[in-house]
Amino acid sequence: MAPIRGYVFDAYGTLFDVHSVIEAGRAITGDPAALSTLWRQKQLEYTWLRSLMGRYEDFWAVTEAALRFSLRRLGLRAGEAEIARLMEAYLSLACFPEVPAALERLAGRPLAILSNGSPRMLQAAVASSGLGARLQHVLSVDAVKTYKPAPSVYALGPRALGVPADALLFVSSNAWDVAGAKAVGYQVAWCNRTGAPAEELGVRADVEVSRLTDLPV
Ligand code: LAC
Repeated sequence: MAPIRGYVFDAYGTLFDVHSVIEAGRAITGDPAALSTLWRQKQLEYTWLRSLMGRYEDFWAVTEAALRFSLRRLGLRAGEAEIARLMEAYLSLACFPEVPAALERLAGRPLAILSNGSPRMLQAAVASSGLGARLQHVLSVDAVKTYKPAPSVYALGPRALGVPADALLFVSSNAWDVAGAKAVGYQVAWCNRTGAPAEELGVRADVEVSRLTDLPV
């Protein structure tokens, strides 16, 4: 691999553990994991569909729409207060336990988040997980009003850090996000915590790790 001059991290599922979103679902269903899985799948699907349609709405709106669909699809009853509580789980996420040590290990080079999250959602998660002091940039797709894996989103990283994509390591736990970043020339690490198969999208990560403390330096 070429020398790495900066790191660009995906947010949800990579730095931030969305487990608390599953916990919040316990109040309305005996199978919160099923709700959480469908909610996440629809959330991503809506980002891709809205990007193709040219009808951007921010990630907060997309996430709420995906939740409302998922509740109906699963036949679950939830009032407005319960929906608000589920949404608020996104504003108080914890990071995965190894994240502070992993970022500490990389300190000295610029570290950034590049995420679908809206600026408000990302600021809240950075604050609640205590990562603010370790990150130099928090970049949201909201700046270009479309979603990953649009090339214009990934271009935000090199622009903000002043480093070309091939000298940056993009880090994501989402295999499709790995493919999107690789397709536009980043060096890419896939944090594969669950032993998932790689996507068949014609590009592969340069390196695969199971924890962020194993990233190449
Ligand atoms: C993000 C989603 C893809 O943070 O996890 O951009």
